[in-house]
Amino acid sequence: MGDIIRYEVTEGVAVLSIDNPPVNALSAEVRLGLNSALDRAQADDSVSAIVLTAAGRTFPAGADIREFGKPPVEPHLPDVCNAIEASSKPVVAALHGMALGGGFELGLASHARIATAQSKVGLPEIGLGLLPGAGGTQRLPRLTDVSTALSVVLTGKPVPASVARERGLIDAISEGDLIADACALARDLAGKPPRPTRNRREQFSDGVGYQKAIEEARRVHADAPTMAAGRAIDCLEAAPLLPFDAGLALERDAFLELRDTPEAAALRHLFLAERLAAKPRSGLPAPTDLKRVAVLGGGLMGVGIAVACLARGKAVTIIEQNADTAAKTEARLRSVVERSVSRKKLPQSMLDGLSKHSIVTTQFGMVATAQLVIEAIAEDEALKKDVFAKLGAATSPKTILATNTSYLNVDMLAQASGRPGQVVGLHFFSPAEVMKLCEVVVGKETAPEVEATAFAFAKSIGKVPVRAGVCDGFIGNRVLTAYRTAADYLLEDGASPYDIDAAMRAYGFRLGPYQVLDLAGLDISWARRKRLATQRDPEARYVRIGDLLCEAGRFGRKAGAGYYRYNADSGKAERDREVLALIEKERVAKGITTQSYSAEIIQRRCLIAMANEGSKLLGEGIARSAGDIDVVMALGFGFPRHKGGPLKAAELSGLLSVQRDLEALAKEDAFWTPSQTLKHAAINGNRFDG
Ligand code: T1G
Repeated sequence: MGDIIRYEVTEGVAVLSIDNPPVNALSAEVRLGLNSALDRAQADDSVSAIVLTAAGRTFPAGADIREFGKPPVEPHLPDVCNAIEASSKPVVAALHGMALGGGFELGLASHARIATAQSKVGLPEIGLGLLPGAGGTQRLPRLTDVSTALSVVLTGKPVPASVARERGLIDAISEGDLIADACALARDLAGKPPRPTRNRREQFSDGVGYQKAIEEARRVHADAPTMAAGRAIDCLEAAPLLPFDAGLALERDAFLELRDTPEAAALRHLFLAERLAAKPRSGLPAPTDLKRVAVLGGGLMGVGIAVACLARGKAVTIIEQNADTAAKTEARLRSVVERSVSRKKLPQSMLDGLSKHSIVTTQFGMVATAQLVIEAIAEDEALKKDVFAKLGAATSPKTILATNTSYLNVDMLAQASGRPGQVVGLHFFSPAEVMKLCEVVVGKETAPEVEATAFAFAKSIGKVPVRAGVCDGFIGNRVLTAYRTAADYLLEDGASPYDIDAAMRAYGFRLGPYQVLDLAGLDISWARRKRLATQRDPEARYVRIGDLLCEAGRFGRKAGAGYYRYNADSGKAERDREVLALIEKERVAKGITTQSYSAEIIQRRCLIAMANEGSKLLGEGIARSAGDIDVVMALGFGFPRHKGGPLKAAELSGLLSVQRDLEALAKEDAFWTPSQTLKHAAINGNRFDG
């Protein structure tokens, strides 16, 4: 058994403890060890009951995600669960931490479950494009009501122990020594006939109500992004109708089918890529723990950043220009915190203690009290350069100076500060108190300890940091620009903005590119195009349609018209003949022979453009890996998670072949058309730690 499963007998109870850090994932070795330990306990005459527990911070958090996509190795988890349930001696699961997925399924197969008050249980497989594949869909509805079972499986959200107790997911909560309480429960069960979960049917007494709940769930999840929801509902529906083993077989077939879908591969990719992205480069010094943060600029972004910091225990000073703007910032700060508290994203104590942990001031000199200053003022180059010069003079040499700029050159701001080694980009996304992505933009002179601290700080406030090199737009906005350019070419060549938006929504985006532009304001991207006009390659194709709309005052939703017209009463976006006429006039002026484009071609064009730009980012060393780019696009730009991000999606859809001559691709400036496939691949593992 080795030490991955510890076996200790205490007063007739065999305590089996899994020890597979960091989360006791149920790898093949763990499953094998569990089977052996269960056999040993059955044969051990000194044992009358069994407790299943785990070392470290959590009971198993699930099957080992890293094993998926590889040939399955016996014993399979469902078999281990069946062995637990079939044990002649009662098995009690002692749950702590996050008992999730296959880990919770071990618990469901046990004869009783006891948990610490702080623990949570859940079946998050849906978030991986899967369903519980070790008996969860058959045992869970035998322990709790069908609505709870459907919610646990279809939302994937963890359930706090107190609620789990109320709903029958666990039998007891230990307020003291979990193992001792679990052993006491096990001894109590030892004297009674075992009640395997598979034989319990008390939750199936109301067949009509059960079926109604199933049908309602089917209706609600009809448009789910993957097949997993539908197949999970099928399995839950079967639980009261089929013999238990037939239900298990149905679940197993569904699980194996889902495990091999591209959506499951995509979701697994993002799960692992997000964790990989958040790891700083190897060889960096230990980070400094930052507690005191100053935010320069109390606008929507600055307040969002401040709330993200306050929510994780930082002391925050927000510096505004004058009393009037400071008052507005204070009101904005309170309103954002109130909204977060009302949405249960923040505790009430955060609102009650707001004035204790945050200061809004007009005194620029307060930056001297901070370990980190985050500049979140208007995206104006001259203004930011001036501010960085002032920051360099007003702060200590150890203070880290971060800019939240979306586009401007971090190296330029670093030089302006006079202390380039202390300057780094922390590019948050609005609303910053909610969005998890933070691009950590590392300048050519950013000190290694500053980079390490920036990564640690971003994680400490609940963000996923992704390293980016300095270029116009870093990672996300570079790929977004490529996406929008591809869409504009399609627009000018014959597709309508409405068809392009519809195609990209069908692909999985919540909004199409033109809907997003209208919401963000067309004037913002217009200002950037004008800023970059002198740098633009005169030979490169340029689509003026966005400029023409802005020249006509059509700045988007805020102006009542952009690519769409917004109904004055309902605010609803409507197709606009005027826009179509403007586009047609531009096509004629350019002598373009229009073509029609299917939704699939629109999707492929946009995907190829994003993947192509991603590969260039890799070739330039701006992004460290394909996974990093996918994480940025999924977390910050709404790229559908079940597609895995632009590079993973291009790989899964066969648009990329697995070659690694990235340099060759990076040099290709050609705009790819659907007939040309990207000959190279920037596939995971191609990390650039340079
Ligand atoms: N398998 C392998 N590694 C895992 C893992 C897993 N299930 N869960 C986490 N890790 C690694 C993770 O990659 C990271 O590694 C480290 O643990 C810390 O994770 C049959 C089929 C438990 C809430 O979906 O939700 O069971 O980067 O950074 O923020 O029905 O991890 O250190 O090398 O996320 O404290 C179902 C996934 C699987 C749960 C902890 N289970 N994990 O969060 O740490 S499918 C899940 C989580 C399944 C069965 C089915 C979280 C966490 P590294 P972390 P955290």
